[in-house]
Amino acid sequence: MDAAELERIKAGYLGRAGALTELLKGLGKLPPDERRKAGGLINGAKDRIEAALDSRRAAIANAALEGRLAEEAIDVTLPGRGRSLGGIHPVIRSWRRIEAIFGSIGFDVADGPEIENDWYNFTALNNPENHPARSMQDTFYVDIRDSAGLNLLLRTHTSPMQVRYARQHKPPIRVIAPGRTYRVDSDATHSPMFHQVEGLWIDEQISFADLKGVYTDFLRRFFESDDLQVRFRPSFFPFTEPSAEIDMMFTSGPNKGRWLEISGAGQVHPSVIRNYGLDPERYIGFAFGSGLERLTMLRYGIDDLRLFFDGDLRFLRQFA
Ligand code: 2U9
Repeated sequence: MDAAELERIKAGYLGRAGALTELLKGLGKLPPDERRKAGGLINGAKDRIEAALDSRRAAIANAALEGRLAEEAIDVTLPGRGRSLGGIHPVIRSWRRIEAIFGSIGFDVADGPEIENDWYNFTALNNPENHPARSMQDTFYVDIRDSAGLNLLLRTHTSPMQVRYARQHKPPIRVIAPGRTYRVDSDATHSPMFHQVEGLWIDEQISFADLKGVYTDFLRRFFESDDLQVRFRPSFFPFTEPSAEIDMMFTSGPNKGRWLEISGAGQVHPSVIRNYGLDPERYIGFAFGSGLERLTMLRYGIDDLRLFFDGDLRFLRQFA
């Protein structure tokens, strides 16, 4: 029996048309001394019925509670569910170490928008209007324009951040800009999202030798080896002139004796210096750029770029 059924039974005796109610209604027809006797008996019965209903109501409520307690019982003797600890992704580990290394020699760290306009991403960096990097085959465009009517896109390098930083700070400027970048490219050695770190150094009396010194020192600390040589090879980038590829070679260990392409670099083009709002006759700038995935693969001996993006715990746990 449940609580609703009990209430139905109660109505059958005590409700408006209940058996006892009907008896009470009939009292008026009895002679006075019989009426008193009958009244006493009926009220006595009513009290006993109410007492019986109360105890039954309590029993039903108790049974319901017992049922819930049994159903929701917790076995406190079961072993706990362990929470496994997350780890830092190897690329992000490199990112943090690079910030620490450059931070220790006075470089600031700049961060900025991943959705950029084409002035900061291309025009300010001396990329001509018809440069292939600007094409839809190479760049992810966003379908809207910014408030100045400029095309919006996913930044293809972290260089726009350096322009933003240089326009907001006075020389000497020493800054690195690490972060996510995007290009329409996907195969065994390219991912549509990848990470770069770029550095910019602007002052009045600096030379390529300073850049080479700083970058060599950085590589020695990043790879934790002094047995490492660096060479600059002539190259071309629209935003630097002259430009160079930076190669490095380990002189000991398992990878010794092989030149590895590691970065690009150059002296910032006078037009770019002008876009900072600075006078290229007075200020000289040096810049470099590296892929974080590439640096990380060389540091840990990882041979397939895709491992970084698969999320396979067997790979990631090795860096936790
Ligand atoms: C400003 C001016 C100049 C940054 C530079 C490179 C050379 C370079 C690539 C290396 C591998 C990008 O990740 S990668 O594909 N970078 O070769 N980057 S000089 O020069 C700048 C940056 C900002 C304002």
